[in-house]
Amino acid sequence: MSTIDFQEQFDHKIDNDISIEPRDWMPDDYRKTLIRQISQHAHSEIVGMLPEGNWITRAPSLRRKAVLLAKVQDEAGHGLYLYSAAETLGITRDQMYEQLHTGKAKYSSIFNYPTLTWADMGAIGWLVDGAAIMNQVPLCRTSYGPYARAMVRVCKEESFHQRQGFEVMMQLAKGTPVQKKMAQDALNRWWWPALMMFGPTDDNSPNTAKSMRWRIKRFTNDELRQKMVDVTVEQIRLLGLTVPDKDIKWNEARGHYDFGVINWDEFYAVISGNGPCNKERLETRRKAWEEGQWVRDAAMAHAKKRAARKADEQSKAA
Ligand code: FAQ
Repeated sequence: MSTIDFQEQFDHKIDNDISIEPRDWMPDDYRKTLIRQISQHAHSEIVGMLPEGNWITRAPSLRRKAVLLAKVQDEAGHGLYLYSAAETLGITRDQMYEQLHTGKAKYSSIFNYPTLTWADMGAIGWLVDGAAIMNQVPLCRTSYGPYARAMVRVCKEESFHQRQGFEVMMQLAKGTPVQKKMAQDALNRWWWPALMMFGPTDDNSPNTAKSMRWRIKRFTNDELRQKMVDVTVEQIRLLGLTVPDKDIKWNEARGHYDFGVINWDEFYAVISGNGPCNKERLETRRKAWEEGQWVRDAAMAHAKKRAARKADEQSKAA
């Protein structure tokens, strides 16, 4: 088949919502875009363990500790499914780690903010996992099969995370005045960074048009951000807290909330390595990689020993 036939077949699949699978022909740029997005997504899950991991030893009860521990472990699992999905596109896990550790690869801006109080565990579950679900539910129908399938399980787990975060916020918001203040303070600090998670505005998003054409993305960054605002403002009111945006206002004509201007200078500073915790996050990941060398060596030595034993048994049996 000529490249034109392959391209036609690929376009036919995209236009008819037939998933693209690892052995299928695909345009180079489609492959590149997917490797970029899926590996960034995987890195986000792994780096995303750090801000919450910070609170496991300080959770206020055994129940909260067990829940937080399970949530952080889930995020590790998400990272692993996603690295596996990216590997089907021809990049190795070592290459992806290398890109993360050298600062070449991005990961979500949100994980470069510090977790200062216990209420931040509520705000992260509610807002960060909430934004992740808003973005990832449509990704269950993304055009690349292994990514779409990984997202199904990820979304089920994220929705538990979101509910546990909301429950933490609810308890604090209905608690003592000090607890309520803590909840409001966490909301104030996480609100804007959570809205930034959806990426730049559509007119500044170099990847949106092609990702929409290839049905990698089903909604634009601004569409998802608006959905997030519409859903969350109601939840903030239910909690009895205040939306940290003086410009928030229901717009009857649009059928959506209008909201204030996002600080895009802050966003671009964070994604180019200059957020409050970028250096700390990367150093922690690099250190974990270096300190895990003996585990990888031992696993490789064990695998080699098993393979040698198996080969020996097979040659004796023959
Ligand atoms: N942070 O042209 P676009 C989670 C970059 S998972 C950093 O609009 P695109 C679970 C973008 O990469 C959170 N960089 O790009 C959890 C591009 O740079 P490049 C992660 C960002 O790909 C919860 C440039 O800006 N979720 O939270 C960000 O079409 C709790 C131009 O942007 C995903 O990764 C950002 N926020 O749209 C874990 C979902 N936004 O590569 C632990 C999958 C944009 O050209 C605890 N990803 N950039 O140098 C996506 O849906 C998309 O990749 C977007 C960006 C929407 C993030």
